[in-house]
Amino acid sequence: MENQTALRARFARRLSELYGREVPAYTTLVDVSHEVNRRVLDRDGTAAERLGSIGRVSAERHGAIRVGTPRELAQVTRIFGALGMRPAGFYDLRDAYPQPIPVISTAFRPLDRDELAANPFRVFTSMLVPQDRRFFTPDLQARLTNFLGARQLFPDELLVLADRASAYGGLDSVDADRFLDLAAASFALSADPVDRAWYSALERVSGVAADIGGVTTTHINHLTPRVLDIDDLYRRMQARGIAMIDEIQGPPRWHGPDVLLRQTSFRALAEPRTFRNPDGALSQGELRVRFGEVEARGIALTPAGRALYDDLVAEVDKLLAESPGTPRQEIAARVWAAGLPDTELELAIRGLAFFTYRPARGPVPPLDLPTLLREGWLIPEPIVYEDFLPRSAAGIFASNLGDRGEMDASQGGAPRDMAWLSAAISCEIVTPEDVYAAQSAASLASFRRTQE
Ligand code: OOG
Ligand code: NI
Repeated sequence: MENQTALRARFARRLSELYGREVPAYTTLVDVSHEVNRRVLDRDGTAAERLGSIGRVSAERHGAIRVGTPRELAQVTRIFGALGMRPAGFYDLRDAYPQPIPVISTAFRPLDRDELAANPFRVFTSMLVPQDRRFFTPDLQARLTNFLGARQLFPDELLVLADRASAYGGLDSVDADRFLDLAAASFALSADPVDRAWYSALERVSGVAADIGGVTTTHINHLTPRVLDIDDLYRRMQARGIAMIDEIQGPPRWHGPDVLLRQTSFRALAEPRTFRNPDGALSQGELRVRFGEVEARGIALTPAGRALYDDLVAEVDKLLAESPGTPRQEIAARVWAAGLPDTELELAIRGLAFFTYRPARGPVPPLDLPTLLREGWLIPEPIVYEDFLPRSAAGIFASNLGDRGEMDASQGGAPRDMAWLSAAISCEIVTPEDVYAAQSAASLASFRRTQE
């Protein structure tokens, strides 16, 4: 019997091998990430592993996929559920800056700390919203609904095996192999011809709409390794002649603790695809939709910390608008130095970031948490941010789209929220901050019990 944790680790490796064969630049990115991680480990020793063991970080990947309907997303929920991955967080990218994208998203990932430590594989999963009139006319919506309703992304056998894995907590080795073969094949780039006229009609609205609704299959859009020094990685990729996007998304480089998530990517590469032309003839062409991304993870912020983060980002935007030409990184480092505590301890005392706590010495007196921290009774250990940032996600999407597409902002926008999406896929989507808060509270409870 292979349990769900083992299946997840194998699935992540399978996808990584698949994507490396399909997109060789991804392999370069993984190689450079490993080089950078080794250097940081040599330079910083155990401090390099403060936010995750080198074993975890080296194996760590997130993927991104895009689907068309709640029915498809519900099937994805079953497949990832078999791997112990649950939907966490809700991201609405339809009013995103710098460019609206006609999708809503969630991320499938393990929730427990032990499961994350064993293998943290996660997949950012987006779903098209054809009902949104700002992007799609009634006619285009109807054509999309027909097209999406007629396709089957995942074979029934895969879904049956997925449900079996969830019901029994794993699969025997024959079923496990079959499940992984079928699952990986569902995310491979298909050789099926692309209907050129239909793809182009959707591309006029958005390249993402075409990538989702213009083809009969789905595929990995990107697979992202984790790196311990993303600034170093960015320079090394550029030195190898790989064109990176202009900026690292998320928090700036600064002297304080890493928080949340920093990401960067390289431009999508042209891949050969077969097209069916309006006259029925097949021809060769290419599409640019799949790219490489890399990320560095930091400490999860509490809602108060997140509000402060959002204020700092707004402040950086404002100062940048006032002095165009100054590099964003320069302004951001200054704003952060002034606005955010620069030690883990101070972040913990002010309740801005999530930590677990352990007693430093002997029995702990019954004092409030900030006092216990200030007086050194408790030692905070950071909880890593395991989720995504909507603005960075929008930046990553946008950096890989050609033109903006047509949009009519005066139209109604089909309201969607986390509750709507949970109902649509018949599965509870958790709020990431609730998960971190519960982990933090559990560490305090366990230690308080031992004091009594
Ligand atoms: C997803 C883009 C967002 C991230 O890491 O923020 C994302 C996509 O391109 O499908 O992957
Ligand atoms: Ni990504």
